[in-house]
Amino acid sequence: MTTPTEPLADLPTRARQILAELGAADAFAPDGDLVAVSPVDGSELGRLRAHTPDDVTATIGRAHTAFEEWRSVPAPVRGHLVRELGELLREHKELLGELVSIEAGKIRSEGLGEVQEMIDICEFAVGLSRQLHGLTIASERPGHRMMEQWHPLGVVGVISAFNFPVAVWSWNAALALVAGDAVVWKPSEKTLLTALACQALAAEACRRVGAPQELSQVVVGGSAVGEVLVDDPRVPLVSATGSTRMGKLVAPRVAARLGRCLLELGGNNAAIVAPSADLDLAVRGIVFAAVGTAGQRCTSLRRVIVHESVHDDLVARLSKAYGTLSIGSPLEPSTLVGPLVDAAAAEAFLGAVEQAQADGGRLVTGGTRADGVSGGQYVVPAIVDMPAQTDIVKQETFAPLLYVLTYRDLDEAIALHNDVAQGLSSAIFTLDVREAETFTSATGSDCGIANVNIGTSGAEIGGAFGGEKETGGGRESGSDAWKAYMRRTTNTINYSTELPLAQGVEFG
Ligand code: UN1
Repeated sequence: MTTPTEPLADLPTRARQILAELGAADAFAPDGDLVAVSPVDGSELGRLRAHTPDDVTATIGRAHTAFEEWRSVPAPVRGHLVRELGELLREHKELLGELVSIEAGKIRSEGLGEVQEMIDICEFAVGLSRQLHGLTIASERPGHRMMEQWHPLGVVGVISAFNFPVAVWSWNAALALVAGDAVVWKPSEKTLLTALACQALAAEACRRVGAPQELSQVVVGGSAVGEVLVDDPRVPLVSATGSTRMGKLVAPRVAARLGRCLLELGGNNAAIVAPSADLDLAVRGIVFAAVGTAGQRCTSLRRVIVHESVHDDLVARLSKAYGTLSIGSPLEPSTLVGPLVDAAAAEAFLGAVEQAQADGGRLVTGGTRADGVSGGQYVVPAIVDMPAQTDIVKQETFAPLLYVLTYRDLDEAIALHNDVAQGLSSAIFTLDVREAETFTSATGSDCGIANVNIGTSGAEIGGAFGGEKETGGGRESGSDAWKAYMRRTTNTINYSTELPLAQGVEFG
């Protein structure tokens, strides 16, 4: 089940080589207070110096100056910057993907996939740069025309998590830059190097097209750094991805200054497996969604709600599939399950497995530590068959832990499905069109993403991404998510010689 420990390449040296090739050779400060660690083997990749609150305030000031210049550049010309960024990402996909694997512990294919997601959003944003359309609206007054325009908003603060250390920034940055905004990014303290690599590429793209250098900046550090971004009135939009706990700290502070928040927080994503489901397909979809990225996606599948008639068959098939998973170094081509990000994540996984059993759950498979690479936190993905949706099932445990619940009729399944605080992603496996349509209807899944015969994770960038309830309500990435990064003006233009008032009001 686990792959034997292979001697690893010297990860700190490799990380340094990659950073140098990406133009971020000066990332490290030997006496820095932040430590970049690889979850692959726990090795220290290097030290960095945290920004002070004053540094962050100055950075926001510089970003604001860059914004004031950038907002007058025509949107299609702003698109050139993002096209250049996309080109640089394409050129350096292998290197950046490898750095994601080293610093976030993703298997190689998923590290590369994340960079591909960045390239995709850049392409999307370039197209968008010619389509930031407003409406023309019929005026009720003769000789008048109404229209709306979308204008740049200002400095966008981006707070991102370790698990998608580069793609989430790019969803925000690509849209913000074509929208005419500047970006100040506070990455997770667990993934600083990938952030500095992205920043180097963004700076190079700015140089190549002659855009203001300070349109894209990174600030590193802990909550003191994030707080400055959250509180500064020159940051009209704070886009924050991470835990619900973090969102509940950020949102009231931004609201207190009447700023805008775009939140993408925790998920507790479920898939319903109906009697008609194609079980081969369902098993493949479930295993990728539950185990991919070692269960550390906000879209990871955490609950399966299966009809009683197919329960035993599905659980047996899942158990068999889990038995074939190779666990180990994410840099080994054959590995499917890499490490958890740190020791706390492994403890949370083991604790949840224990609690689920204390709640009457039956451990079907996994749930222990795995050999993996010494120094890393490797676990065996777990399935727990639950008698009921107990408190532990309602919590998001950021690890490869899948709960199985049983249902008799679809209403009951949907009620169980929606009876959690989070509302990000969801799926149904069924060949019955009535069930599929009911699940995606207004009375079905209450999530921002509701899929049919696809797992919960791995969304394409073309759709709006985000969810409801404690997931925070924000939408990033595709569709019309760009509107959050701009301000709308409604213009009424009178081309007549009269001054009729709306609503038939007479005045004088
Ligand atoms: C996240 O885990 O924060 O849909 C983002 C997915 C990816 C993005 C996940 N495209 O799984």
